[in-house]
Amino acid sequence: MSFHQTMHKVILIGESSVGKSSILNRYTKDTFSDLTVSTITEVFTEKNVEVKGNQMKLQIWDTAGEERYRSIVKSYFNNCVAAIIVYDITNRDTFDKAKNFWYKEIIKFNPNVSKYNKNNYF
Ligand SMILES: Nc1nc2c(ncn2[C@@H]2O[C@H](COP(=O)(O)OP(=O)(O)OP(=O)(O)O)[C@@H](O)[C@H]2O)c(=O)[nH]1
Ligand SMILES: [Mg+2]
Repeated sequence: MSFHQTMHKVILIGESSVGKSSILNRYTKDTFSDLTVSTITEVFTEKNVEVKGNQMKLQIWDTAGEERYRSIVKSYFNNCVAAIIVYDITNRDTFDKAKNFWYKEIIKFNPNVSKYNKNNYF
């Protein structure tokens, strides 16, 4: 299988401070910090995973949740196979925005994407 066939782009989206970067750090480095810096530039982290005996590489894009970066974030919506929409279970507004803004935006730009809701803050 070629490199391109095994690469899958996944994007983390949602309001600022809901824990997108924290989820990515936990998943890829198994670390957590109380003192994270708000993301200003989209960056990706790669992780190799095995699904049903097949090796594949996930390219996971962490995005900026702050409102002023919204137009830039949308430019990263293309070509992703999955979008993880994150909200903070202690903050109702972040759930409403997940449902009424982020979900609608991602299907507008990329109707075929797989969507996952991830509630954070346990
Ligand atoms: N208690 C608790 N705190 C969390 C959890 N996840 C993240 N945090 C904290 O919440 C704050 C924001 O987390 P980030 O991961 O930076 O949030 P973000 O969604 O990446 O924010 P932006 O980059 O601004 O879009 C940090 O101080 C984290 O330590 C969680 O599950 N529980
Ligand atoms: Mg972040």
